[in-house]
Amino acid sequence: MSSPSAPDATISTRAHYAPPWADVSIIGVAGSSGSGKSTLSQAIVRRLNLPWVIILSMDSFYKPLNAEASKKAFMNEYDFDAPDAIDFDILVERLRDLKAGRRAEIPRYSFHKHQREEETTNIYSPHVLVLEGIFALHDLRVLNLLDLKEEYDHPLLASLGGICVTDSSFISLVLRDVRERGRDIDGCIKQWFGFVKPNFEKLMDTVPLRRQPADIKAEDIILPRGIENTTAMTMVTQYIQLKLIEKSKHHRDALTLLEIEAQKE
Ligand code: UZR
Ligand code: MG
Repeated sequence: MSSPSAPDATISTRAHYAPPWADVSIIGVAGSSGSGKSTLSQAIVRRLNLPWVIILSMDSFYKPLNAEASKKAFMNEYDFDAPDAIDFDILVERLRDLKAGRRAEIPRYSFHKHQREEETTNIYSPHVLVLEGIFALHDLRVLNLLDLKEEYDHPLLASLGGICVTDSSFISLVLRDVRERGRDIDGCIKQWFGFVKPNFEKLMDTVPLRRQPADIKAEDIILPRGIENTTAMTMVTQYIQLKLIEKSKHHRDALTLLEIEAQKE
């Protein structure tokens, strides 16, 4: 907002100053369900060892289900692995809020109830945000907000162009869903073969990044064999650190220029 009286030169120059929290760096981590996106994201946060790095899971952005869809979900007949299941509009809005340094209200999701909770969580714009989800690299509006994208390939997989769905993802998924998400093994098997696996295979051919010209890729890095691949993990975190150092150098240089100009006035 501009002041009604003549602005002070220093203040008007300072008004160009964008605080660091208004320029959150967003890293996208995509991969199939059970491929280890959350584990990888946690490993990135640990290794970065920086203040104010948060993980935003796209699980928070599943759309609310109506009664009919909810019934299907409890019968393992609802497709949670299609982009339609995700509320991209809200996700984009919230990411834009965070990019602008505003507080963002994030929905909470219950896997036990297959439903969005009444309560929400408020988060504040961090320095680095890791966005992880099956469709983290799907929506062009989201892609435009990302600083770095990664695709995640689970350990022990035979590689199919960088990403594939395999039995080992399946085992991780069953263990997690039964232990943490109130599911039974039969349901997991039904959902895996009904939706998770076929959708992921389809996704690999149809996500926007694959439709773009071959020289434009949404992912900067494909991480084969996941966090067990310590060499790749080290390279990834070093790369992220380098990007962050570059970014803060640009930021500092811009500030120095402003200060020089302010001194001239
Ligand atoms: P991640 N899922 C459910 O089973 N119920 C819900 O209400 C919402 C999601 C599962 C779904 C999907 N499949 O593949 C997975 N199964 O959660 C995504 N099986 O979670 O990306 O954390 O793996
Ligand atoms: Mg997850």
